Amino acid sequence: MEKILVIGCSGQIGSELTLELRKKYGFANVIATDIRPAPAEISDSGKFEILDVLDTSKLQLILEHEKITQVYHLAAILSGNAEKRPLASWEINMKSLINVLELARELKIKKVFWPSSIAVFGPTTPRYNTPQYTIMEPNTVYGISKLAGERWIEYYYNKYGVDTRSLRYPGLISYKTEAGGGTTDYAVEIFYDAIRQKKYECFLGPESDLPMMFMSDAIKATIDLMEADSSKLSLHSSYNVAGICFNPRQLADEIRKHIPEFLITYKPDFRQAIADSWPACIDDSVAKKDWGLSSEFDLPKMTELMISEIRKKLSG
Ligand code: NAD
Ligand code: AKB
Repeated sequence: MEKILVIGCSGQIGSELTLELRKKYGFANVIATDIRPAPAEISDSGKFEILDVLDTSKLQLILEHEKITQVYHLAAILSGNAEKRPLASWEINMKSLINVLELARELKIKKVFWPSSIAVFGPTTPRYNTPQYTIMEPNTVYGISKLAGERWIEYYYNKYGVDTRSLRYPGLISYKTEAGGGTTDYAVEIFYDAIRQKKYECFLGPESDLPMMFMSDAIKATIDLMEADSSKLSLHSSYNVAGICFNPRQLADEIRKHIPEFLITYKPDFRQAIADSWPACIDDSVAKKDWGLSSEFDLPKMTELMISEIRKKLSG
């Protein structure tokens, strides 16, 4: 029987992934942790503990006491916030991963999930149809930490047999929990402002193409990868995940099909340079071939659902 630990359960991904894992593996078998309180849905539906992932002793105690077999390590500082505190973000993003990998090695944890990001690519990477293997010279502290993390997980696999699985997530779009300080956050914020005020000032320019994915597709991909037979995995760093490619102008046009008076204006800030250094769209053929990555949501389907769910949420 699997016993799962989620680190970073209160964030945009953790708040949905934890519940999905509980449905799948049993509510008592998924222990949720975060440095801050969890949403009620998580703390009321199973065990929740406050954990700073940098606290190695407490992490070890939980892993041993709960007889954990799988860890989903989601705690990190995202691209926009990391640029404001580069060294502190490096410490959290890197040291937490090394802590998890070392304990996974010592305690023989069966599997670890650790997300990477499209941020591993940089301004010298081909922007369109970015291949799995290509030039990688990220110029953000977040991207550098994700690329270093990919190298570390592969190293721990080759040297110690620690089975860490990873996806290079694109920007993730969801209506349950707000995004956590990244460059792709505009694609979540825009829906709230469109519904509340019928206007949005975007911190990226109109033509900033970026890969994005709806949360339920990302969660399915995550669990599918974790459940894939290890003999099918041709790589032990991180898989490209393409999702849907669009820019703020195209998203605004799609929103206008539901809210015709919606107005978007543009005031690019420091995140524009980050977006410009990332791919516009990605080739995820390796993930499709190895373990059958698939997704359900395109731009119109995602927009329709986001609008109807956020409307319901805001009307209480
Ligand atoms: P988020 O910021 O919403 O959530 C991260 C969670 O980690 C937060 O709840 C935070 O409280 C927690 N945390 C921070 N420091 C911690 C610490 N020291 N100890 C324990 N918990 C701590 O981020 P997210 O969007 O849910 O992202 C989760 C992971 O997925 C991250 O590794 C992120 O880099 C990666 N990722 C996210 C996206 C995206 O679009 N959301 C895209 C690519 C990769
Ligand atoms: C961010 O914008 O930092 C994240 C990511 C793509 O890693 N959403």
